[in-house]
Amino acid sequence: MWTPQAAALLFWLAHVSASPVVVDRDTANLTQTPKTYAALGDSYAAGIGAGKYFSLNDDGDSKKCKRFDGGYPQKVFQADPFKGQNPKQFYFKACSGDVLDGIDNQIKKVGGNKVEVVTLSISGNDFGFGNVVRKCVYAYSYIGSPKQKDCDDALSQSDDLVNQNAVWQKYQDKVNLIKLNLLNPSNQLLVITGYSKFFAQPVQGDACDKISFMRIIGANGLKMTADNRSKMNALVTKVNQKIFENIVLRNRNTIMIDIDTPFEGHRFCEQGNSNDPIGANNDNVWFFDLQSKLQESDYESDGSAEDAAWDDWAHGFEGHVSTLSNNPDALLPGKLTQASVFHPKGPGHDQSASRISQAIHNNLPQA
Ligand SMILES: *C1O[C@H](CO)[C@@H](O)[C@H](O)[C@H]1NC(C)=O
Ligand SMILES: *[C@@H]1O[C@H](CO)[C@@H](O)[C@H](O)[C@H]1NC(C)=O
Repeated sequence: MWTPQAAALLFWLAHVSASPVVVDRDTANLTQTPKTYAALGDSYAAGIGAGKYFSLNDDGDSKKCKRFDGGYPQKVFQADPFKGQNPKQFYFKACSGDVLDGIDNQIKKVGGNKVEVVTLSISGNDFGFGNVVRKCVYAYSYIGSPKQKDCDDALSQSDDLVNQNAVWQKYQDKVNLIKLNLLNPSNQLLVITGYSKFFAQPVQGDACDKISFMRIIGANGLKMTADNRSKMNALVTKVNQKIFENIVLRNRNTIMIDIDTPFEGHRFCEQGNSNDPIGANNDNVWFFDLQSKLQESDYESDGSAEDAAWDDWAHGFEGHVSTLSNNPDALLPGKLTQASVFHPKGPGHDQSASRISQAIHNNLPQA
């Protein structure tokens, strides 16, 4: 039977999985056109840095949670079938910095209402994606090079976390909570996204092999070698595959949207961008870098471990930079920019939104 699941499974078998996965599962379906939508998850779902702060029906937490109008949730809500008609029925609760355990509170914030469609992007913070970015991509030192070992350790810690069964059990527990407390029992669709690989297929000796992403005056960074980029990409691929196998295939009315393929040609270190391999302000590169210019600059901490980790990262600078300048903050990109690095820019979210809207259409009852 041709269903979105079958299509997704074939996709994964063809592109990701070396050994075939045999699964027995139900078809996802909606029994009527949905009108109610909740967007849950982490900074990928909040759309951190993309456009302006979300204001359509802000619950007061949008700034703290770094929800943006350029993120995929608002775009899904404005597209068919919701058409942006009733903002009261759009619950944008994703919160930057959240780990899986943040989902409980996000559900609570919907206030006991039931919705027909839920989108979910979560678990990157449970695996320490941000830590890898800080220890590998934006590691810095003022005397000599930063330690490659800290980066290698961050990569292997993340890999270990992804391999643990406990975290996948926790992911399933959160899906159960969503089904029990948030999804409409008779008309429901849970749309889960993975993450996007950050780098174009690394090639030894390419334009990124000998450069660092650390561009702040006086600071030395680590080179983004092809090996290290491959490791980071492999981490994303593994997380996507595990979400699919451990969660999506095992739950009814649950589909996965591939938000990685659309980034093809729009990642860091594309061969075609060898004159500007980072592309911080290149519209064709769909991830933010420390040098990217954002539309917003206001920042409010949500008290998450992610926010605290960026604080530590910045404090290290201030100690060193204060000997160079009496205004260290002037040398650092703002806190919102720090937290936004390695997250999709608006065009990346546009692609995710159009795939999600298409999937909702595909699951509507036939006329
Ligand atoms: C799809 O909808 C039909 C009609 O309401 C329902 O009987 C069936 O259980 C639904 N499928 C799944 C997988 O829930
Ligand atoms: C990162 O790149 C360096 C330099 O090529 C290498 O020594 C190190 O093993 C790489 N780390 C990983 C985890 O691939």
